[in-house]
Amino acid sequence: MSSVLVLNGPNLNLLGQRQPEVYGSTTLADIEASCTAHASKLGLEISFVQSNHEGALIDAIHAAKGTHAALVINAGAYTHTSIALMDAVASVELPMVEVHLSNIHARQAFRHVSYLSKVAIGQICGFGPRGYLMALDALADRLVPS
Ligand code: CA2
Repeated sequence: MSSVLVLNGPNLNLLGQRQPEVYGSTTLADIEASCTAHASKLGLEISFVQSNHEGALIDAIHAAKGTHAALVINAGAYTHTSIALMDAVASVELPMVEVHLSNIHARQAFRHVSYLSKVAIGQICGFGPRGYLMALDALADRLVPS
């Protein structure tokens, strides 16, 4: 069975606990539980990593090579700054879907730039936690034999 690694970046561990008016009341644990249930229905294995540290995220991407068939990444604010994360994704040559809870294109100008989108097969933003499930659907179309 194909395995997908879902990576979440800085501050996403605070989901549901702070600023619910911006990011909603769903916690990261809630998102991981709904991803696990959805992946099971799709016939995918799934693992999760959250880190507030850029190097730890890069290490997790490197470790995914040979272990996972695809990546789902919400890199938080590193999306808009990290050439290193972009290079890490490019280096492992795994299909990656970029997810954001909010519509980054409707927010401040500095959020309109995504280095990760340059190495993503696609970007899903603005649909809240459902975006993670949409990313799994997109990957299942590629990874799960029909
Ligand atoms: O919309 C998204 O998913 C973002 O990746 C979230 C990032 C933001 O920097 C990106 O521009 C868009 C921020 C995540 C911070 O999450 C928090 C959750 C609760 C309280 C404070 C921050």
